[in-house]
Amino acid sequence: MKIVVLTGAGVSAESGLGTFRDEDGLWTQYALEDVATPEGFARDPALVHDFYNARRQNCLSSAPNPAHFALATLQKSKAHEVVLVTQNVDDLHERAGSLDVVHMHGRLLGALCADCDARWDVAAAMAVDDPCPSCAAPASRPDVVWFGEMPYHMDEIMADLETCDLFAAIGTSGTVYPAAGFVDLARQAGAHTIEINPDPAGGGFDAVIAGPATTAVPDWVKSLVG
Ligand code: BJW
Repeated sequence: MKIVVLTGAGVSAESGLGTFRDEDGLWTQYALEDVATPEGFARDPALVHDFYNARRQNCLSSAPNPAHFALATLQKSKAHEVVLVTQNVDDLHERAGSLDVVHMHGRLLGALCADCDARWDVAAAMAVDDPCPSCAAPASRPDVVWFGEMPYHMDEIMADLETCDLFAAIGTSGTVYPAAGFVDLARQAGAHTIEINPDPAGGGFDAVIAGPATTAVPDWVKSLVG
């Protein structure tokens, strides 16, 4: 069976990384227009770097939880073909042992030159005047996808959605497109669709498992690999 798994902020919530839209989420502390749009970055790059520097630091001091490990087990079991797509910019799936994670909204540990499109890894804080290692322009930005920008790997993801048998959305509110539309695309392709979330949105899915990722995901994976 071919399975496409889409994860969102909720899968990393129990690792201590905040979600965006929950009661205490990041968008209650910051205006998304200020820190997650190209216009916000053009207005105040220092504020945006501060926001991502703090999240990068938080990410580096966090650890994968049982949901990340269970998904890595599902991939490694080879019982099924598993495509793991994440909206998350953290690296907790990789640190749990997942391979070939599709980061559709980019990576906190990546930098991008807004001038020449060069990409490189960053583990430390970024600053407004950081020169691009390739063209030397002081145009470094986090390699993440902001509102109004095209998410990464869309052709590959669309092809996988069109050919999957099972689609699972884990820990995502389903409010941000194009990821929010994946359930409909998978259903149109004939896949069974399932949502795993303590506060499920429900709409559009064939089945719902209401529970936190750290318990619901390992149970679901057990049901698939025995
Ligand atoms: C738990 C849990 C636990 C809690 N266990 N679960 C009108 C209609 C359609 C589209 C648009 C529109 N107007 C504008 C648009 C486009 C726009 C969009 O969707 N806007 C909407 C807000 C309406 N989208 C874009 O601009 C995207 N680009 C685009 O569309 O390009 C054109 C295009 C066209 C056609 C095809 C392809 C492309 C780009 C979107 C970029 C989003 N960027 C961000 C920031 C990334 C970097 C960063 O991390 O800072 O991505 S915003 C933020 O939201 C981040 C997330 O990846 C994303 C999704 O959030 P997520 O993961 O769902 O988190 P939450 O907080 O919303 O939900 C958490 C969930 O966890 C909740 O459900 C909880 O219940 C649950 N939970 N504890 C399990 N223990």
